[in-house]
Amino acid sequence: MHSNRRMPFWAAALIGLVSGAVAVGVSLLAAGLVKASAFPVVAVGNAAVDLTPAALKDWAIRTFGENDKAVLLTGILLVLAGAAAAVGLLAARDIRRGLAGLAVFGVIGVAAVLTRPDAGPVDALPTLVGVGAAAFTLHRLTRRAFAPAGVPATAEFDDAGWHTPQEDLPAPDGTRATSVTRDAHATRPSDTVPQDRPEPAGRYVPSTPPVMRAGADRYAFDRRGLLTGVLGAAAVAGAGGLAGRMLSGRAEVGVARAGIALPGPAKPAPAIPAGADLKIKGLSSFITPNADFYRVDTALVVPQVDPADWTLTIHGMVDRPVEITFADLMKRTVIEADVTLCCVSNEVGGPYIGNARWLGVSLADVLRDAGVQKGADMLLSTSADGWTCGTPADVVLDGRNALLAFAMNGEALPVDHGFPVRQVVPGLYGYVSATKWVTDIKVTRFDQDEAYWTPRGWSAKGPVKTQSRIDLPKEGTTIRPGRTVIAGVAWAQHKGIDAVEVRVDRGPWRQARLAEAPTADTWRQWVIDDWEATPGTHTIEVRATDATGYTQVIDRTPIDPDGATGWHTVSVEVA
Ligand SMILES: Nc1nc2c(c(=O)[nH]1)N[C@H]1C(S)=C(S)[C@@H](COP(=O)(O)O)O[C@H]1N2
Ligand SMILES: [Mo]
Repeated sequence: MHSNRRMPFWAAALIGLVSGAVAVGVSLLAAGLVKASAFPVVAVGNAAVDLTPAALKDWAIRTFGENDKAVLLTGILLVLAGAAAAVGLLAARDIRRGLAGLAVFGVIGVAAVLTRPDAGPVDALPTLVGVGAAAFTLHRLTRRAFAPAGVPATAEFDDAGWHTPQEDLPAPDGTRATSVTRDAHATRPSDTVPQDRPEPAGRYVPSTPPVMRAGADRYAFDRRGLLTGVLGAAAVAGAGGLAGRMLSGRAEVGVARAGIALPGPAKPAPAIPAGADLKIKGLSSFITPNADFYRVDTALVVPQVDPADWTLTIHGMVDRPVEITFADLMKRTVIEADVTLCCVSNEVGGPYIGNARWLGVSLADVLRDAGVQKGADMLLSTSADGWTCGTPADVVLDGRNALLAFAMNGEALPVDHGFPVRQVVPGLYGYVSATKWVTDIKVTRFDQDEAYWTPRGWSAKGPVKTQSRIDLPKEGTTIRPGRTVIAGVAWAQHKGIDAVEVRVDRGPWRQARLAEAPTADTWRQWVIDDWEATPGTHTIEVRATDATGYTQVIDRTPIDPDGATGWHTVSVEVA
C-alpha cells in the first residue's frame, strides 16, 4: 500500500493559504455588515502605522512616496500569507497546532480592532467570525486531503513524488500494514481496516484527520479531493471579500458624494488674474487638478463617511459645546478661497504641495458660536479614523480664510481628500491644520494636549516655511544648447512671495519674472526665459523672498521636526 502519513509540503501550505484567504474574505464580509473599520487586516495595518517608529515612517514616506500605503498593505498580506502557510504546515502535523496558530491570529486581530479609536466590543466580531471560518476550513481541508488507502476514487499516488516508502506502523486496532504491493490500494487490505468501520460509498472522509493517528498510513493523500476543496474555499473567500467591499460603504458614500449640490459662495474668491498661470509646459499649473493633488495621511483605507451621518462636535474650553450636521454647515455663509496646501514632509524640491479652490465655511465663525474661552490656545481636531491635529487657535481666529471645507476645485471633496468635510488653514503645514474627515474639535491648550505627530518627533506648531522649486528644466535631464526656460513655483502662504532669484553655476543672482497671484495664500509661478544654455553640465539654484522680507537661506535642514530649508538645486546636461 502506498500511502503516506505526511502531507506534501505544497498541499499543507496551500491549505494554510486558502484558510487564511477564507479568514480575510469572511472577516471583510462581516466587517461590511458590522462596521468597515473592524476589518482586522486594516486594523492591524493601522496599528502598525501608529506603532512604527517615526524615523521608519519618515523613511517609508521618503522612499515609497504616495505608494507607502500600498507597500505596507502588500507587506502585511505577504506576512499574512507566509504565516497562513506555516499554519497549514502545523495543521498537517497536528490539527491542534494549526488551530492554535489561527488562535494567535485571532488574538492579534481582536487586539488591533479593539484598540482602534472609537472601537466597541462588536468590532471583535469580524475577526472572530473570520478566524472561525478559517478554523473550519483548515480542519475540513486537512481532512479532505486524505482518503483511506483502499478507496482510490480520487486518490493519486505516483506522480508527485511525495510518498515515502511504506513503513509498518501499527494501526489503531493494533494490526500492521505489511508488504502491500503498489497496486494494492485498489482494494483495501482487510487486515488494516478496523472491522467496525462501515464500507464507504465513494470517497470516504474519516471523522478525524488521519494525520493525527498512529495508523494514518492507512490513508492516502487525496490530491483531487484537496484541490476541489481548495477551490470551494477560495470561492467562499473571494465572494466574501467582494461582498464585504461593496458593503463597506464605498458605494454608498460614492453615491452620496455624487448627489451633493454645491451651494454658490456668498463670498467668492478674488478672480484669478489672467497672468497667474504662465501656461508653460512642464510647469505646475496654478490650480492643481484634484486627480494630481498630492495625498498624505495615515489612513490605510480611506474613511467612508456618509454626510448624512456626519457631525462635527466642538467642545472643551468653550461656553456652549455644539454639534453641527452637514446640513447645518451648508446653511452657513459659504466662502470660496484659493489656498496652497503643503506637507511638512516635503523635501526641498519635493512634490507634496498643491493649490486648490476650496469651498467651505469659516472655522473661526463656528468656533465663535461655541464661544472660545480665555486661555485656550489649541484646537485639537480629530478625524473619523482617529488621527489628531493640533492647530494654534490664534492663527485660525486671526481673520484668515481658515475653512471647514466641503469642496475642492468645483466638486465635493474627493474621498481621499477628506470627504465630506476637512480643515484648510492657509500658512500652516497640513499636519497641524488640514484634518481630513474631521468630526471633532476640542478647544484646549498646547500644554495639556498633544496631537498625533508631536510625540513622534515633529514640532507641535508648523508654520509653512518660505520655499521655491524649479520645475523646468528637470533634474538630470539633457537639454539642447540655446535659449532655455527656467521656471517653477514659490510659496509663503499668507505672507506672499515678493521675489524669486535664480543663479546658474554660482553666477550672479538674477530676478525671475513673477506670475501674478490672487492672494498671499497661494503659490506663485516664476520664470526666466532667456537663459542661454551652453554645452556642458550646469547647476541652477533658486531662492525666494517673502513679503516679510525674509529670503530663503542656503542651509539645508531636514524635514523634521518642522520643515526643510535650503535652496532647490537642479543639474542639467546641455549637449
Ligand atoms: N485625517 C487625517 N487628516 C490629515 C492627515 C492624516 O493623516 N489624517 N494628514 C495631514 C497631512 S500631514 C497633510 S500634508 C494633509 C494632506 O492633505 P491631502 O492629502 O488632501 O493633500 O492632510 C492632513 N490631514
Ligand atoms: Mo503633511
